[in-house]
Amino acid sequence: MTLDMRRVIDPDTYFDHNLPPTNLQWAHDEVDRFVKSQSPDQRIVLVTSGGTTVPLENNTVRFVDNFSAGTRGSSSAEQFLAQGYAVIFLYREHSLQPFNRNYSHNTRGILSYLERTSEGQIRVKREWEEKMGRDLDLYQKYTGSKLLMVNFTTLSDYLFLLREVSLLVASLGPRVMFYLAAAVSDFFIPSHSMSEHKIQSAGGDLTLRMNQVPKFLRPLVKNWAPLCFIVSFKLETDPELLGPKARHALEKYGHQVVIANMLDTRKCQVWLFTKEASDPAIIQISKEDQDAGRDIEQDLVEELDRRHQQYISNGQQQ
Ligand code: 9Z3
Repeated sequence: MTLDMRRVIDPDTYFDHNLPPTNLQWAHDEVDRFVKSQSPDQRIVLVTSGGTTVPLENNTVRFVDNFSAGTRGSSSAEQFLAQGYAVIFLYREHSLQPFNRNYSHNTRGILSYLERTSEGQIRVKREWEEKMGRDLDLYQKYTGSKLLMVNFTTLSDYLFLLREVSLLVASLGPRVMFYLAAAVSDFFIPSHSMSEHKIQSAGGDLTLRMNQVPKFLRPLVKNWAPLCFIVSFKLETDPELLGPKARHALEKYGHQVVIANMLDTRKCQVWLFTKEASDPAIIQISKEDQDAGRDIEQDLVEELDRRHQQYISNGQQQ
């Protein structure tokens, strides 16, 4: 299979040529309700998490996936809640979710946390009781009132939902943060160019022509939510590219923060780029702290919280 990735599509025309997800209206109504139920000074964050898929057929049997387990997004969502934010969690279906993440995706499987008592009842094993109890309490405390979950699968789902949520929260201005941790495909096949049915193997090798995904950060920053505090992520595997690409994104889109991370060190080191500072701030966490159960997202979110508060008070002074 070879990939040919050349043609560029305008962000505005993307939505005319691709189908919206089936949960778009539901998401619209839920986000609207969620936002209206918050107090007037409540800070809100949209956390995006997990990877988008790009289907190869309209009746999809095969798709190209983007790397992301959803650790960054789900751990950050927990941290934002702890910092007092209301969180809209836009996540890839079946990727990690806040509070559930510690039990759902490990090699053990959910049943390994449970046992049957001599009376025949099912209960959580003693060694997990305390931690699971804490996560359950937090999950129940926040869900619905301070945590709203909306799921996507494909790139197209993600982009429609991102635009919808952006337009709904935009009027709240600086007190809304966008934390765009989802891993979003750079290439796709438009619906009208895709094979309708399963691509057949009888013809031998497969050559795919994929279009470049329009750069949605531009309309997001300029038109959809121009007053909000926007944090994007830059993922690279070549260390030489990371800094220049992060800085380029900041200059090109003019938003507030780019968080740069390398694939293999993303859990222990990130660089925070802003327009104001010539050098990035480094946030890192030691192996010992990680082993003790601390996530880098704790420090990252605390730092962003500080910067967001500053952004809000700067806006109020103007
Ligand atoms: C990230 O860089 C995230 O930190 C990770 C998190 C996907 C690496 P995990 O979910 O991984 O904890 O397993 N997200 C953004 C990736 C991305 O698609 N960025 C685009 C780019 O690099 C810009 S929006 O061009």
